[in-house]
Formats: sequence, C-alpha cells, structure tokens
Amino acid sequence: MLAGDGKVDVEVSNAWVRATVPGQPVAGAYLDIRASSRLTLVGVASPVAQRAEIHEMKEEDGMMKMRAVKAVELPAGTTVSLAPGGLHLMLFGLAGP
Ligand SMILES: [Cu+2]
Repeated sequence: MLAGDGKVDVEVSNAWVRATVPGQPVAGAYLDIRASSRLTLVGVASPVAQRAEIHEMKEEDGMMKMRAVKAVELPAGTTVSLAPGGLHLMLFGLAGP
C-alpha cells in the first residue's frame, strides 16, 4: 500500500506456481494484479522463499532471456498479468516442494 489520498485496493488473483520437486531451489510464480489507483510494484517477498524478484522475459538475439526488473507499473483499474513467457516472480531458496 502506498501513502496517498485515500484507500487503494490491490487485488491479486489466479496466483500459481508449477509443482516443484524436493531440493529444487527456484520456482517461477504467476498471478494477476489489479490496482484501483495507479501504483508501482517495487518489491516482492514470500514466506516460502529466502528471496523473491520480479523478472521479465525478453527476446535478445533470437533467444528468450530472463532479467530482473526494478518495478512494474500498475495502471488504475487494469489487470496486469504475470504469466509464463512474460513478467513473473522468481522465488529463490525455496523452503520445500
Ligand atoms: Cu525468472
């Protein structure tokens, strides 16, 4: 939540992670985010991971590459999808499968 003029609702839906196997340290997480007012997502955390980052997939020299992004703009009233092949959350140091 950001400080500002009034209440801002942020709705997260359709959140999912592919099943992981024991010992797998990293997983991608996907979800839809919708904010009632314009916001910027600047950080993520998870109780099941030591560290979480916001990532994006981008084509570079004909290859899809993944890189961390510092922020994701959330336009007012618009659903932003973090989905395979695009923006996603990366969870590092998973506590378990
Ligand atoms: Cu990633």
